[in-house]
Amino acid sequence: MKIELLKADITEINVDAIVNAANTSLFGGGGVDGAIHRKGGKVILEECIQIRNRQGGCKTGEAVITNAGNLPSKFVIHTVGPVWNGDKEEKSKLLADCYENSLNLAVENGIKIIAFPNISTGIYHFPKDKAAEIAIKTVKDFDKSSQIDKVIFVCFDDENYEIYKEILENHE
Ligand code: AR6
Repeated sequence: MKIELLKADITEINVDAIVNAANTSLFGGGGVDGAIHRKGGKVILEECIQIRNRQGGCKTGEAVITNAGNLPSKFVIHTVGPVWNGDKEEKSKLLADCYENSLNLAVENGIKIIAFPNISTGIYHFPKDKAAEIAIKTVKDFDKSSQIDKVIFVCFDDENYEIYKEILENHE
């Protein structure tokens, strides 16, 4: 599995699946979630509503998949990051679960290239450095990594981009 770093708007990325930092309702919201629903159109929300009717939303750390509507990618994997409240251990485990469950769903759906935003580091206030370490470690440790060709970390803000760059360069 290759790992790539990009500073970009994830809604413009043309890959098999982009990941959304959603909330448990799956009804959309602000941040990257808002951008994905706005640009992807109502097909995404309709599928989210179907999932909600079937299983009652998405728990923190879990992931669900929909089509990507008008976005250039084929699928959107919606995962719900933890809200940071200082409980380091529990929240770190939940954030790692987001990456792992999204990757598992990608493998189940034959997705080869997947792009992640910096889950929980916006409205949910997870410390960016800690979140980046967890994201990179979880992706690198992923058991079925040979079944995915490429993981792209898509940073929107300079701070996250610099943090990822530093960790990725130092680990190589
Ligand atoms: N492309 C890539 N990354 C983005 C984009 C974009 N278009 N827009 C923002 N980011 P956030 P959270 C980055 O707040 O912290 C929503 O209301 C942003 O710079 O989107 O997991 C949901 O419905 C930040 O680094 O997600 C939930 O209620 C990262 O995406 C809640 O926010 C995550 O920021 C989830 O909060």
